[in-house]
Amino acid sequence: MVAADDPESFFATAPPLGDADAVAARLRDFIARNSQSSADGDRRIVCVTSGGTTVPLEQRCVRYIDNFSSGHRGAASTEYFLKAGYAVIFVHRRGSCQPYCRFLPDNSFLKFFDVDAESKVQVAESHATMVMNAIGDYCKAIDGDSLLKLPFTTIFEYLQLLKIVATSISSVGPRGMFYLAAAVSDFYVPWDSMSKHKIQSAGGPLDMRLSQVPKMLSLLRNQWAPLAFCISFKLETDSDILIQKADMALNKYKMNAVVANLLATYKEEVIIVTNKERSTIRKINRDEDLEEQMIKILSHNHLKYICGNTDGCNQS
Ligand code: 9Z3
Repeated sequence: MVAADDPESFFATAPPLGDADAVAARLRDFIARNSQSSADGDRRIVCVTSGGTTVPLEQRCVRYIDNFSSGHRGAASTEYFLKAGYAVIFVHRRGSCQPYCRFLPDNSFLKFFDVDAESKVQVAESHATMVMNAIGDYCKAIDGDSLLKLPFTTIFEYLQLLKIVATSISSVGPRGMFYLAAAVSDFYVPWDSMSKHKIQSAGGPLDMRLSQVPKMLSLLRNQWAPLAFCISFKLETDSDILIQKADMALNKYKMNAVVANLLATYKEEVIIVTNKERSTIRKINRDEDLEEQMIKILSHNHLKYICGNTDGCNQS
C-alpha cells in the first residue's frame, strides 16, 4: 500500500477540482498575455498564496481543522507586487482578505455608507477617498490583465491548484516567482479513509489519526517549476527554533528565500533568510505596511536572480 504522505497517492485519492480544465485554460491565457514583450522587458509573474487551508474530517463536511491566517499578508503583498509591475496570480482562501479591501472594516461595514435625503446610498464622506482609490487600483489591475484570482478552501484544492499554477508558470522560467504566504496544513485525513457522513457523537470520544501532508516544496522546486524564484514562509511560536527551522527549509527545499515570523510579532517583524544573509524588517510607524519593504527586497533579489539565469539580461 502507498503511504498517504506520498505525493502521488495524495493526488490520486484527492477529490479532483471540478473546474481544473477551466482553471488551466485561464492560467495559460493569463501567462501568455503577460509574456508578450513590452517596452519594459518581459513581465515578471508571481503566484501569491494566501489564507489558511482546511482539513475536512468528513466527506460531506460538517467539521474541519483550520490553519491560522486572515490572508492580510497575501492581500497586502499582492498590492505591492502589482505596484512593482508584476502580474499576480492570487491563490487565496475563499472569504479571506482581498487586495485593496484590507481597510474595509469587517464588523462595521455599514458605517461606510450614508443614506441622503432622497434615500440614495452613498459612501460616507470620511471614507470616500479611500474607497475611490481602492476601486481605482482594483479596476486598473483587473482591466490591465495584471491580476488573476483563484480560490481554494481545503488542502486538497490548494495543492491541486498549486500544481496547476506551477506547471503553467514553469513556461516563463526564472521570470516566475512563488511567494507562499498561505498557512498550509501539515496533517490531514486522506479522502479514501475519511468518514462519508457526519461523525456521530453517540459512539463516545473520537480517536482520529492524521496523516502527514506530503512535502510539495521539493516537487515545486525540482519538477513543477525548477527555474522559478521560490519564497516560502515559516511560522513558529517559539523564538528559539525559528531561524533554525527557516534555515532547514532554505536548504532542504532549496528555496531562494524563507520569510521567518513569530505568531506573537508577525505584523511588526519578519526576518528574510537567504543563503547570503538574514535581514530583519521591522515596522517603524503604525501606518506603514511591512509588506512594502518585504516586496522591495524580494523583487530586487528576483531581478538579480533573473539576470544570473538569462543571457543578455536587460533588467535594471
Ligand atoms: C505565514 O507565516 C504568514 O506570514 C502568516 C500571515 C500566516 C503569519 P495573515 O494571513 O498571517 O496576515 O493573518 N505563512 C506561512 C505559514 C505556514 O503555514 N508555513 C508553513 C510552516 O511554517 C510552511 S508552508 O511550516
